[in-house]
Amino acid sequence: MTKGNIRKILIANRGEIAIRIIRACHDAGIIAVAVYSEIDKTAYHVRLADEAYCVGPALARESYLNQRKIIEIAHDCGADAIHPGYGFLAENSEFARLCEKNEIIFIGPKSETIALLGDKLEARRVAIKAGLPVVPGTDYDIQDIKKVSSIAKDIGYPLLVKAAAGGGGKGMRIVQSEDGLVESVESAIREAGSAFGDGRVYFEKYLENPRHIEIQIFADSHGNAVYLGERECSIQRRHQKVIEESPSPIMTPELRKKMGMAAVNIAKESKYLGAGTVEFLVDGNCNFYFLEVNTRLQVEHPVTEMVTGIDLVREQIRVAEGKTLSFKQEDIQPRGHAIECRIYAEDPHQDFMPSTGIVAEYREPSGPGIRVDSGVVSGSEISIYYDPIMAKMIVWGRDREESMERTERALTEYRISGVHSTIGFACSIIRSGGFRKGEYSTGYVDHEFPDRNFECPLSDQARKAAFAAVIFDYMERQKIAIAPKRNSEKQSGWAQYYRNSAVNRLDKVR
Ligand code: MV4
Repeated sequence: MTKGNIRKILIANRGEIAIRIIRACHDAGIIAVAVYSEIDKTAYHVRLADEAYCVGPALARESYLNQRKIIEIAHDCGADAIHPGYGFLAENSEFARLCEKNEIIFIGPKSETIALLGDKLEARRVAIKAGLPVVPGTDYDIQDIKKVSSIAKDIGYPLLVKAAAGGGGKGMRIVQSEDGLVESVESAIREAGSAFGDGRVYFEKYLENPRHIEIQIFADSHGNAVYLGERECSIQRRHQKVIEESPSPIMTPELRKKMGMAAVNIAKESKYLGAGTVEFLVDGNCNFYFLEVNTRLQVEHPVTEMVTGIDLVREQIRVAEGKTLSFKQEDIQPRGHAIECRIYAEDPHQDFMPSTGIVAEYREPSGPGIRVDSGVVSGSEISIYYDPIMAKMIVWGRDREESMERTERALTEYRISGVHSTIGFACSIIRSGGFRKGEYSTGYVDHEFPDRNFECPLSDQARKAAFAAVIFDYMERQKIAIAPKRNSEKQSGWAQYYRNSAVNRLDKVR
């Protein structure tokens, strides 16, 4: 293992998170190495990196998930460390172990910790051992189908069948009563077996409409562990987060301290290293229950950065270098309020179908309190191969009211054309009564927006007119002819892309 400073980091990711990590490298004077799939050859993370190497074809499993190839590139270019970002290989204990074996620093917890906490049933046992409150349920997997009825009776209905290898809502079953209990357990076992190659399931009492609040933790290799406050993540649809904020509207200093110390206790129990997130469910009486630990940097980490003033990626690098945390628990004093909106290339009017194509015009909001972490620029292509997140907009204000006002203003400034986006969807949530009052839980989005029944920042007419104007202006500036060009008049590949995409869009507006 390299001692002392890291000189060069390979970033095993793409899009906005790869760019976020490149920026932290550059702030620290570290050389940033990008990897890219064939389809990402001209992606912005490649342009921003100091070096870039192709890892394979577009399909993730042949490129960004190709463990051996990534290790080989790291070796060949002399990288001391690999930052996995989130998704892809970030919570793959086998990859972390491969890095360890090859004497490359994996920027994250040790491989054993990733394996331990990745098993949700093991994580639940660790939480119980560390004295954290857990939802009533079993701390063993259901093996004897003849016993499920009496076990279920002890816990009470409704209950939830969860897969040990699951997490993030995959492979869960709600059971309302004894009818169908056995069938639900059997089908959950089958599904988990084929989805994860691990059919173990366990029971938890089902909490109705809880809040989802998570605590950011950080630990170094010298035994120090701290918490950096919470993020409220209850605004989600189909297990995909849409808006996150910190502090949580329901948080009090006492509850924060209790949840924070619980999170630190599980960090210590699991010998945690680096950045992590402890997820909790919180009921209407502010009782909290441990859910799971995410052993990675989260998408929503900037919300915590904005209220604490700490660069979490920079800190991950320091800790990976073997340094002690650059702050103590008492140094962390959250200030103001931050809201993050995730901007996906999806069409809210078509059941959030991923929207592919060329981002014809991309114009970010700016001004007081606005930060945008984006993976795209004008001309970027959104393909079918990866997560359709384009950007995250994070807004800081002195209090919740100010950050909501700025968020609304910034969302109406945001311009993306060529692909559909969730900007209007985010705006309608920010404007909704429950959100404004901070009165919402994990059921909020599905309950308030059941049939895509939400407004856009502009009226439909105004939106179409503005859209057409933008496209005409764009075509004018780029000298893109609306009528098809003759073959003799050469057009670059990009210009053709733009033209086709613009004409396509125009046809829809007309
Ligand atoms: C629960 C629950 C209610 N009761 N467990 C979903 C994602 C996975 N991390 C755990 N999840 C849940 N577990 C018990 N005992 C409700 C959810 C849940 C949820 C949790 C967090 C954020 C959004 C959610 C949406 C639906 C259900």
